[in-house]
Amino acid sequence: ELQYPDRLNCAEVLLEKAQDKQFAERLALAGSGVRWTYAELSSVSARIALTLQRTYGLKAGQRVLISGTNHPWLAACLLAVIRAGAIAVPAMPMLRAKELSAMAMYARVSHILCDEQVFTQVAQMDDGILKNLCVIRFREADSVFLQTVQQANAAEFQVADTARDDPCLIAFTSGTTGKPKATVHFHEDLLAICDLFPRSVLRITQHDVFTGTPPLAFTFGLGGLLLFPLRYGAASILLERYTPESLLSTIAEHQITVCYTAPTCYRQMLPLLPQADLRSLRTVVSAGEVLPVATRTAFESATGLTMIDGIGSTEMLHIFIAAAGDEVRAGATGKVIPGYQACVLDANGQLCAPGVVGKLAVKGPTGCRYLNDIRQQTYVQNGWNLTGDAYAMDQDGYFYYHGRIDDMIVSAGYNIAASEVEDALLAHEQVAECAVIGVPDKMRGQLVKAFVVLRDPQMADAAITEILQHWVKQRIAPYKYPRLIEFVSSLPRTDSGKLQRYALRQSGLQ
Ligand code: 3SK
Repeated sequence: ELQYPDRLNCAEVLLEKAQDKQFAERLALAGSGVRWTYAELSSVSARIALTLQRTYGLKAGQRVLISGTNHPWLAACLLAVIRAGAIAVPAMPMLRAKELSAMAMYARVSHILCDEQVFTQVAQMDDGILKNLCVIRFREADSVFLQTVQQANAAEFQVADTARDDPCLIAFTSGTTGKPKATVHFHEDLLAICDLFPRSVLRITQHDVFTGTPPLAFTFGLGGLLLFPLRYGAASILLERYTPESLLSTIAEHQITVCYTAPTCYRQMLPLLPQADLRSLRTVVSAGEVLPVATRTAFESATGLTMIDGIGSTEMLHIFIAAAGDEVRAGATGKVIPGYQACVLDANGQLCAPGVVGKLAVKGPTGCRYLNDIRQQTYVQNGWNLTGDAYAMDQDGYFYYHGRIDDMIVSAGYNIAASEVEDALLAHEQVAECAVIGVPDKMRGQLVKAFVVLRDPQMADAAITEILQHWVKQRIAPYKYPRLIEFVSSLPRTDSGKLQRYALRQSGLQ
């Protein structure tokens, strides 16, 4: 049972190490030429908080849209807003003016804190919206903001007196369905995620050094690259931009012990692994999308590491099913993380027998609170969060992914999980990426269609289509093979790297 005091400010708690002699001078965050110890990070964020309050009129309870590439200043702004008792509304740095306007209106923000790149979009937001907002560029050289922060006295900052169930974060989902939603999380929720997955599965220590690709605006990155390291006195190296090559060189240069990224990036790293120096790594975490068996097998045999796969969601805030080390079981995502409960339900809301595919339901210290959204009623039923994932659980409590419930294809009366066909295709050496959907068909109801990115695009012809169809039929029940294959140069993805199947469905219907 996790228990936190009634009066609680999670950012203040996360910066407690700055007061501890053992940690104050240890590295907390680095990136893009900046290196801050715990004491420095705490001081910068206190001075930002003071500046926001005194110069920009920020009050407790107000909502602040924060956006920029992963950088220590972005992290310090997030912590500062929460320490001041306001609510952080992180936004992906790639968003356009129209999307930022929609978020600002929906979350009713009073301030925008952005870096220079995001500012070019903020400047193009609707005048009617902008006129009611206080916009601050937190990395503008020689700005009033930066000068005021430099001159502020951190000792004058007093943390806001917030309650454990006061909101501190409004996280937007990444929009795989095309309709983003916003989820509200409390101070105690941000601490709870630090005290669950990192403790029981990742087993963080103060000696860990983290890096990875998920943006801090995605709760996978916010937890993994900022909240978890701070809670345990570890260090985090933030990357503004990355390629598979630069990620690997960061690992070698900074003696990284844990890397977070999504399956796509692990696949992109595969050809580079023989030359990479990964001696410092103790594990890597894959989330954001299902980890195909072929990707896990190839990465693990090239590195000798055991990957940690996990499923999380913005609604639950972070990972709730995962496995590490000897606990990993082939083909399974893992077991429910101690502190959460998970089960698989049938269409009537009854428990499925072991091995039977149904709807994943999760309950625990964190959960979904959509901001003013009718979809709350479908997501949370009888206290269970229905994540929209199709899973089967075995006798030993291992969960096996069978795709998103909306991604089930029904063809000639057969239920086919898109993810199973994708796994089979990805095991072929010519397939770099793929996505499978059902397209309407008069005879069969739906046909299985695969969109495939080939390693060598020149090979795209009828012969490789037949080879891939035959390959799939050899690996899974033949009725699941993709009757249609379209070769594409890339797949549509959200800013957090998730596949946008709805975009493929739209193109598949044309
Ligand atoms: O959306 C996800 O897949 C996810 C994974 C891990 C942690 C957090 C999130 C939102």
